[in-house]
Amino acid sequence: EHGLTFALAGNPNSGKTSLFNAITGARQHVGNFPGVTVESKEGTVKVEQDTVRVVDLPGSYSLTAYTLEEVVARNYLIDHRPDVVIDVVDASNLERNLYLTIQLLELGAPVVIALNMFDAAEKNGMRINVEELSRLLGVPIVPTVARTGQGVEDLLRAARDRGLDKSQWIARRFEYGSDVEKAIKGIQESLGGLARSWLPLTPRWVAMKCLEDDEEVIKKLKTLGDGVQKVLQVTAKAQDKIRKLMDDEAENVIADFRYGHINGIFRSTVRQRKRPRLDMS
Ligand code: BGO
Repeated sequence: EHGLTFALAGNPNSGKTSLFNAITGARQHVGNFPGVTVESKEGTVKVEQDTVRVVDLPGSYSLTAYTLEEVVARNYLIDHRPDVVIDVVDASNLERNLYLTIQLLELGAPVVIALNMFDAAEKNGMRINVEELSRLLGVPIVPTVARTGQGVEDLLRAARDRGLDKSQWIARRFEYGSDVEKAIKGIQESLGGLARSWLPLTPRWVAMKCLEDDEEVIKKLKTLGDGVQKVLQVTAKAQDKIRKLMDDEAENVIADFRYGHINGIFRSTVRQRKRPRLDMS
């Protein structure tokens, strides 16, 4: 008995609810996340000898601080640090869904991907090289069809294995171009010891969030007292510089680089058959 917790994260309509139901069956209860009207669902599942707690996070497209769902999902991950984050990805909308994935990896979460709607993707003529996708993202991937339960046992075993190798949170590093990298570095240096409040998240992550004008991170930063003014000044200067150099807001520049990374991964792992197979059913 290892007392593992899996959290389910994913875009709305990725099949997260179906997967949660397929995993937990009737062993679930519904409540709210503390202090907000966002529904929280929890359940349990037995994976071989282990009874695993499964938490369904609110569906979200991103881990920025723009919607309540995003903030709740992100805060849960940071505050509770589940042993595994099962990222439910709609395979038939792979490119769009990977935007959340990349942010989970930036955060350092121990991710296992449920490549859901695999049936729909195949029906649409998509051929996904799952092994290569797994290699490029650096995480285990299990194709699933949540509606029928296909792949769910394999997914749970993969997640259990990931959870048992005492997965620490290790931020994945994606590059955002020399201008952004310089800005991040400058903010990171100005943060000094303040970044410790976000452990196990890295100073790089905190600096990036400052640059992106992340309301939640900046709000928390402002409670930390000494040195915060300096960080805010360095951040504002860095944002100005990027605005001048790139003619756009830093957060958009960073988002574009994320999309670029995703597009590269997508193009080297997905082939589209010209004519989708006809559905005779
Ligand atoms: C309807 N494959 C396929 N083909 N469909 C799936 C899969 C899968 O692997 N997984 C889920 N679905 P949610 P979120 C529906 O409800 O779990 C379907 O938002 C319908 N409903 O059955 O709700 C699932 O929690 C009428 O579809 O997603 C659901 O992430 C006609 O994807 C939808 C067609 O799943 C969203 C579908 C009355």
